[in-house]
Amino acid sequence: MNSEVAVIMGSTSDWETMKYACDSLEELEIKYEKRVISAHRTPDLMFEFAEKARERGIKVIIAGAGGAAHLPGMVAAKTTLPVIGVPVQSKALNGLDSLLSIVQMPGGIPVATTAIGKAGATNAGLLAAQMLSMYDKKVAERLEKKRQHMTETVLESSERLG
Ligand code: RP5
Repeated sequence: MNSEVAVIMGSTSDWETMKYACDSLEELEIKYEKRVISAHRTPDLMFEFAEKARERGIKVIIAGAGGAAHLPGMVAAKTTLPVIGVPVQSKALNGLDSLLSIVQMPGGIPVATTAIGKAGATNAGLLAAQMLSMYDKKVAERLEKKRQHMTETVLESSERLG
């Protein structure tokens, strides 16, 4: 079976963050591919990837980038697949630059933007899974189980507090 989700990132230095998106997808048994594609260092590759993603069977794109983070928006400009943008925590501005670059898309070309850093990457994987779960019952069941497990873990930890 082909990958349903593509996880792309602007640099190998983003992997430290984007691995959490991949962890979410793996936990939910979703086939994905991961690639480094840079908006400013490999612009032609970025356009080729975005243009061909749908015909290759990709259903959701997760794009992580830091700093002047134009990757999610530029990919979204070249495909009508849903794009989830993950702001990577930058050194200079702690990821506020990444967040604003990704979240403030002008009307017409949406990018679903998550929180900065690890939580955002984790949620990007989960959100992609939730999108797929609209048409995939097995994924929907796995998501339900994961939620149940989270609830039970919190209730148990609360009981341990006494
Ligand atoms: C962006 O520049 C990447 O997404 C990365 O977050 C940031 C820094 O890249 P490197 O200098 O670490 O390659 O394109």
